[in-house]
Amino acid sequence: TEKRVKELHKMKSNEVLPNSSAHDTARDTNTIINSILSKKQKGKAPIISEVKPASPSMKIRDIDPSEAKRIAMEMERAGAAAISVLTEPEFFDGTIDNLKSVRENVSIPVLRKDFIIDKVQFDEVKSDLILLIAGLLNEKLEEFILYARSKGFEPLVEVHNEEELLNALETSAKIIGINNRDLTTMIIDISTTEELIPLIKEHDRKSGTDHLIISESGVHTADDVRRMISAGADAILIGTSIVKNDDIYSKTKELVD
Ligand code: IGP
Repeated sequence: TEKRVKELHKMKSNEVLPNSSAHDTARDTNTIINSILSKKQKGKAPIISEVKPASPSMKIRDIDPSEAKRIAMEMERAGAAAISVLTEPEFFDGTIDNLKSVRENVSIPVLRKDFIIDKVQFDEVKSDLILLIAGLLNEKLEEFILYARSKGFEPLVEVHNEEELLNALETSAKIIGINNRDLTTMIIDISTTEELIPLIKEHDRKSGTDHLIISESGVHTADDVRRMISAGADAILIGTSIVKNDDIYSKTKELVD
């Protein structure tokens, strides 16, 4: 794990922009990557558990800031590696206040999930990681990655297909999320992760880089989690199947263990 963290830090992006110590050093990039990779060492599955009130097709759970705090603390206690919080209001019923409430009450890294398309959004609320969607930003991706880092956010660059992945691999992104859901058709297929990871591994082998890989969406069971890990995912991002449960702690724990 230590070697992996060092390798991730040798990457070119770091030479351009070292992680600023002026920011929250307790949750700097090194700590974030470590928090995720160290779960595996302990024989646990690295799960990023998502505070997700709704998806475009359905309501999942009423989540106000106090409920967000409550469920995020249960996720952390059950061993989640990080927490993702939806702040997108229109399709996911997310709020900035949910994110604030979660980040004040957990010590693991917090990811902001939103459609970031404007730099002013970086000033809305602090998080440790921020989602940047390759298919939304296209040729502006690297500019947004560097800007995010300059503001103290480590970007998680999300891709869904080969074209978006190749774009992401051209950038200084260190963390790549493979979304198993096609955002245009809403269809989920977790074999997307299995198809795209070999392309990342091949790229890393050729260029001496090492990306942290996160599989996102449509993972429901411990079997699904194992399948994504054997495909090479370093962490799995899970929303619906955790949040829809009455007992958040037990469901998270079942997937982590
Ligand atoms: C979680 P699921 O299927 O476990 O609820 O998925 C997460 O991957 C999903 O919410 C998501 C998302 C996004 C939401 C992935 N990428 C981009 C909003 C924007």
